[in-house]
Order: sequence, then structure tokens, then C-alpha cells
Amino acid sequence: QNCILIGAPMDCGKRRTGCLMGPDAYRTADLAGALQSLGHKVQDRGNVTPAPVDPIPHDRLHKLAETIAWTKALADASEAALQDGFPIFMGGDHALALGTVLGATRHAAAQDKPLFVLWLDAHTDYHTPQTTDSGNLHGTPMGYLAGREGFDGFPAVDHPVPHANICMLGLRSVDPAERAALQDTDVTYIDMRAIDEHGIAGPLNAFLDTVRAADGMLHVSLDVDFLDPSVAPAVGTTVPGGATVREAHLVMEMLHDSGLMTSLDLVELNPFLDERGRTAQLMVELTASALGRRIFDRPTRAFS
Ligand code: DIR
Ligand code: MN
Ligand code: MN
Ligand code: MN
Repeated sequence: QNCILIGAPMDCGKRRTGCLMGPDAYRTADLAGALQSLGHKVQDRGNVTPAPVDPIPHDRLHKLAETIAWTKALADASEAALQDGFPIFMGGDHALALGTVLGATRHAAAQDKPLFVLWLDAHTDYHTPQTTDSGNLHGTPMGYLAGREGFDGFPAVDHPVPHANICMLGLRSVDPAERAALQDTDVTYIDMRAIDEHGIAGPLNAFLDTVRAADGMLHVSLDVDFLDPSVAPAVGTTVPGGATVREAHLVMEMLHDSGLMTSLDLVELNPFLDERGRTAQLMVELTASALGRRIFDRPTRAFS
């Protein structure tokens, strides 16, 4: 693959700062080297810089103007990178997906292909600027990309991601307004209980089958808090009861085997909260699994 690393040190999607250090933590943990060792070509395009803005004072929403500027800049960077290879966005908080996935919707529309989104997160991030209680816009990208109303000032989403093309995996913190809005849609939501009951492979395979059947493109957005905080502490919004290291690797390995993933976000890493870079290191290892790292090739043999 032609891997294109893009730094997105976006830090305005929530109040607690530190995600701006994420891209350099991934560089320090040698994400590029991990991918090169798998035989990939890797180009680091450096960090995206949004246009300077005058702040828009708002009684509830945090850093609205900055978030809009990032959305525009990242959408352009994402659309351009998708023409050249496989983009990996090194965040930055999850508000960056407002832009990276918007770019992917434009690219997919130009290719005349449907876009699918796999959202690996404790949270659904399905708010609108009206429904968010926190005012933190990192809680809104899935709402925006699915075409919900109320994103005044943001670029128009001309090709919203159909709800049936969205799979959310790892959920365990859903705000009441998000829950009410999502229950009426055909989003595939796989919460932690479903994972407890069925494991990850079955539900994920079912989703990947629909992507394959539609000949779709697949954007994957990996929030650090998808993982259990005991293994990935460097995130502002820790929620106990998350995915284990092996569950997360399995997701990544299955994504690689599917051959369907066309772009990837690594979001919400806050290196300021980390213990000696361990979360950055784990995220690098997961990304390597998503790009082909294997313990052994499969299948080794039939077990039953
Ligand atoms: C949270 C979003 N529901 C909010 N949380 C996070 O602020 O509206 N998303 N951290 O990943
Ligand atoms: Mn998130
Ligand atoms: Mn989250
Ligand atoms: Mn909330």
C-alpha cells in the first residue's frame, strides 16, 4: 500500500487539551517504521494547518470557528490524499472526523462508490450542535456525516453517509439524546454487551460483508477510548469496560484481511496523560495489524 500519514493536531473539539501532541507521539512511536517493515511505502505529509479564524463567541459550543476551519482544511487534505493512496490521519481529537470523513464522502461520490464508516469508540458521537450537553464538538461528527440538521457554518454535507452504511462498535457511553435519535435509524450499533454475548468477529464480519457486497469504500475511525482504559490510559474521556488488546487487534486483523478499508483515523490520543508512551505504542501496533502484521498467516489449520 501507499500509506500517507497526515498529522491533524486538532485540539478544539473538547475542553481538555493535549491531543495536539498526538501526531508527534505517533511519529516518536515510529508509526512510519512499523508500516515500512510490513512492506508498505510511507509518506508523511506533515501536519494540516487550518486557516486562521476570528473566534465566534457562543454560549454553549466550544471553539466553533476553529472547528469549522479544521473541518474545511481536513476535508481538502483527505479528499486529496485518497486520490494518492491510503491516508492515515494522526489525531488530534475526534472532531477531526468532521473533516476527514467529509473528504471521504466527496472522494467516494466522485468514484461513484458508496462510503461506509466503522466507528470504533465508547461513544456514538451522534450529537448535533443543538443536542450536545457538553458543547464539545468531538461528540458530533457522526451526526454531521449522517446528514443531521443544525451544523450552521460548517461545509454542507452533499453526500451524507446513509445510516445503513454506519457501524458503531465498542459503545458504552451514549447520551440520552443520541440514544433516542439513533434508535430510530438503521445504524448498526454493537455495544459492549453485544461483544460480551457474541464476540466481535461475527457482528463485524456481517458488516464487512455488506461493504463488500456493495463494492463500497470503508473509512475506519479509531478512538483511543474504544480500548479499555487499563491498557490505553492516554485519553480524556476514559470509560471502563472497553475492548481488550486482543479484541482490538482482532478488529484490525479482520479489517486487513477484508481488503476493504480505504482510510483510517487515529483519534483522541492525549500524550500528556500517558505512561511512557504506552498508549501511542499500542495504537501503532494496532495500526500495524490493520496493515497486515500477523502472528502467523491464516488459516494455520482447522480447529474443529
Ligand atoms: C460526549 C462525547 N458524548 C459529548 N464524548 C466523546 O461530549 O457529547 N466521544 N469523548 O468520543
Ligand atoms: Mn469519539
Ligand atoms: Mn470516545
Ligand atoms: Mn454529551
